Amino acid sequence: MEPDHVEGNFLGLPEKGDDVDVVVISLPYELTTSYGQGTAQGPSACIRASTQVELYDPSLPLDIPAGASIHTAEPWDGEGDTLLEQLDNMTAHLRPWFTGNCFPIILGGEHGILPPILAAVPSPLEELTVVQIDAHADLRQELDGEKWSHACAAARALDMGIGRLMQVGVRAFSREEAERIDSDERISTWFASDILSPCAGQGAWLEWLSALESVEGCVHLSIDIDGMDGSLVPDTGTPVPGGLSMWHAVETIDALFSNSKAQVISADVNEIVPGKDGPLTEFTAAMLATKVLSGHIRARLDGRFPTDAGGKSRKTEDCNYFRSYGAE
Ligand SMILES: [Mn+2]
Repeated sequence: MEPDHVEGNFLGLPEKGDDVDVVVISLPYELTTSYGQGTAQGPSACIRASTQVELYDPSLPLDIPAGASIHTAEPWDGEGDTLLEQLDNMTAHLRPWFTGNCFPIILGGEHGILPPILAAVPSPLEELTVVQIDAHADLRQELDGEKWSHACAAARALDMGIGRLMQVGVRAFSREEAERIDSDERISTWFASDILSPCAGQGAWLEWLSALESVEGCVHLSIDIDGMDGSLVPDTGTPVPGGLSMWHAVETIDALFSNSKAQVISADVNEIVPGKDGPLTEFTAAMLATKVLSGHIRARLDGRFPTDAGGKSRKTEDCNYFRSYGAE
């Protein structure tokens, strides 16, 4: 008899053996969060909160895992004597799971995990679209002298050579970032002020959904939970008012996973911080991660995963990507 509930596993799901369809990987990484601390404890809090999420999803024929084999991996150990070594070690921790057959859901940790995630992606980055839910554009060249800051995650992703960046929910950004959005044709940003406008919001929102429906090729979905309205994620590092509702996030995830021309190959949910006064922040994160999981399972049931799109191997030196990048 399988146990019904396994402590420490995402959603409390029992493991089904060696063939893993979906892996949940925690990156308890914290270095540069501007104010507010605790992102290193976020992933474990999210996994604890996930045991309260319902396993019924109307889009699936069976309760989650709906036949899929879900594995909760050992968290990254945080090792590394320097920041660049830590980034390389995160990539090394992730890379075995980017096999093309397995779908990684990565829990963070601050948004600085995005570059090490992308360094683990096997397909050519110029063919990859990153879809980013975020209050911030994360397009600064550096913050407080640190170019690997969470505030620079999307800028570094572009430097690494991703083909396209689609941002939604952005509402706190600098002049430098606004100029980067205007000048880099790879970036499309759907600002919160447009999609949530009391009058024009519906039209802008439909444009965002139809843009997602027309994406082609490999996609990484990066969900910074501060993209959600601050009332839903009060304990994240920088909660910001005027953000997405749960249903904006759910429609975004659904539109992306139901697009048959796009292959979502991986996803992360980041900037999770355990709540001091209650578990709402980590529970919101757990619901988002579960929605990603059910979107992926549906794509798999529909025969749209795995694909050979993730099969080609990008040549990088094994796990000293950031040390050599940083030395430039
Ligand atoms: Mn961010």
